[in-house]
Amino acid sequence: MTDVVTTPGTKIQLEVKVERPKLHKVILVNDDFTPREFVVRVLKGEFRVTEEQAQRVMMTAHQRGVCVVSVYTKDVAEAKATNATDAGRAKGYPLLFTTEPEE
Ligand code: TYC
Repeated sequence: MTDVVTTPGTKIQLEVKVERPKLHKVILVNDDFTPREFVVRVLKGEFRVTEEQAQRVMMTAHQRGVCVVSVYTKDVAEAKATNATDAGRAKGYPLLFTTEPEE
């Protein structure tokens, strides 16, 4: 808290600027080894998407190399990408989720 001392009658106006936090994309990266069903299971568990959405995201990454899963604040995006990547690693799969800031 900052004390502002003024002569009586002086008016001070403080301008408070609030900026929306920049959102970060979580990106699913294709590989040749992780089973499709496992990718779908991780997507549903970590990103709370439906079976249909998970299938579509998995197939897009499979065919095009990468797919944006969702956007979150930086901390949440990084935590989810790490959890999902770790779930693959725990099974010996090279499944990879990365993050990048939205333009
Ligand atoms: N390409 C994998 C396979 O054919 C499936 C897969 C899809 C893996 C998307 C990762 O991000 C991925 N078994």
